[in-house]
Amino acid sequence: MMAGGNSRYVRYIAIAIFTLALFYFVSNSKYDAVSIRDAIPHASDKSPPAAEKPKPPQTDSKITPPLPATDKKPIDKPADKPADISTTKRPTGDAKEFPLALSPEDPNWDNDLTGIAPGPRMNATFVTLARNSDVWDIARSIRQVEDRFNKRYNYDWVFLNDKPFDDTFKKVTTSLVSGKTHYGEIPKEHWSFPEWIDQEKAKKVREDMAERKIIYGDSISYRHMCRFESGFFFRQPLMMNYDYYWRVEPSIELYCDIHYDPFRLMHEQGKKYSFVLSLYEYVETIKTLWDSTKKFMKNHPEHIAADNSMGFLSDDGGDTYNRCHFWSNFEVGSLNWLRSKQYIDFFESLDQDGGFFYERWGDAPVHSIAAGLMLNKSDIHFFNDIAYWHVPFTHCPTGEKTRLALRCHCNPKDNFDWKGYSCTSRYFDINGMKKPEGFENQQD
Ligand SMILES: Nc1nc2c(ncn2[C@@H]2O[C@H](COP(=O)(O)OP(=O)(O)OP(=O)(O)O)[C@@H](O)[C@H]2O)c(=O)[nH]1
Ligand SMILES: [Mg+2]
Repeated sequence: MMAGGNSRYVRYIAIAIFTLALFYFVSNSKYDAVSIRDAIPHASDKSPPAAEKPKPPQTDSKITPPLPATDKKPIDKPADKPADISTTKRPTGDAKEFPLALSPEDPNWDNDLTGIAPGPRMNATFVTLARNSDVWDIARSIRQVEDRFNKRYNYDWVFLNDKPFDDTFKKVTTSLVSGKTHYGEIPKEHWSFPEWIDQEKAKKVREDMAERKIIYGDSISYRHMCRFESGFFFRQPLMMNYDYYWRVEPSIELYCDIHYDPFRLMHEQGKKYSFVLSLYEYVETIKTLWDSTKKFMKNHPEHIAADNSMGFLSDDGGDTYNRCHFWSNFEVGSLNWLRSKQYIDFFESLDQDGGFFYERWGDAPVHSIAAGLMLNKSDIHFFNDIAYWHVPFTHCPTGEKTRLALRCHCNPKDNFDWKGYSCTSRYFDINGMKKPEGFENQQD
């Protein structure tokens, strides 16, 4: 009896162990299924999963200053040659086989967000201008971009600095980026006063702005930064290898999953510039920017687009600037457009006028005026579905359905789009776009 009972228990235990083992196998094979799917090369996906991707050796390109400091017209040379770097070669899969799916209603909508994203990759990179001391703030930004998007796309990341990057900066950022990382030092000519600038006059301006407590008004480096972002980042040798860029600053947040490749949207829809936030510029910093712009428009009527966005920039047909601009700490854009003769002519004309130093012209109004006047309306894109924060403004997608589908964690009340100091409403109006449902409730 005892023996029979014991053998029954043994049988029960054996069955229990077998059942547990079965469970273990089934639940693990779920993960296997994911990795097996990842491991099967899609027609268009030759990349190994991100975790297994070998890290390239860091390319610490020293950039040969391409421009003599005394050159009056600093940029009328052919664009810089690309640096000799290997960019991450992407699956060149058929766009037809993996069509872009931009909304949850689309039958191809990528809901799972697992594994390396199938489909083609663009010739594109993230780009960040930063100091070594920005390392932990940019680390936060990179982590957000990777978690919400790039871990499945593995785009490269170019870092630029007016000083050499130190080892900590390179180690930390390379460990966080799933694509290749490249580090470039900006040549002096792109980060200094052009020789036609009157130093005394520029100094007086800084002292005056300091007294009037204008933000960054007394800063020389901030002015170099704005001039660099306006006229030089897109033609650093490391950037010459790419067609599209996505600018990322330290300490930003991304609040929603990104379910498709924004670079691909730009390419397939022929977009050249994009934004998530727009607002009015601080007037003290750009007093004569519009005068310079008008001079440029007069000298180069051939550069002005037929279907431009003057209505976004001016309320009186171009007489005065209403100070609306796209916020440039977030940008996804075409590098070829920035490298075009039109854009370079515009930048050079502004640079000659000296307002980067005699005032404190920002790269945001400079890019925005260029895009507003020299691109057609249809070339500019508003990414409603990229939720974003850079102190102190938030873009949180309007519409609960969108926010839930994208697994957003932003508070819709913080959305800046429809508030009084945003210019996004004006952008919708001049483009004849219907504002998203629920916008009326977010106006204050
Ligand atoms: N290498 C380098 N990068 C800089 C310098 N000043 C600013 N940057 C970078 O340029 C970008 C813009 O500078 P920020 O200080 O963020 O300017 P901002 O966004 O107008 O102001 P914040 O509200 O302080 O963010 C950031 O990516 C900075 O890391 C500098 O002197 N050297
Ligand atoms: Mg910033």
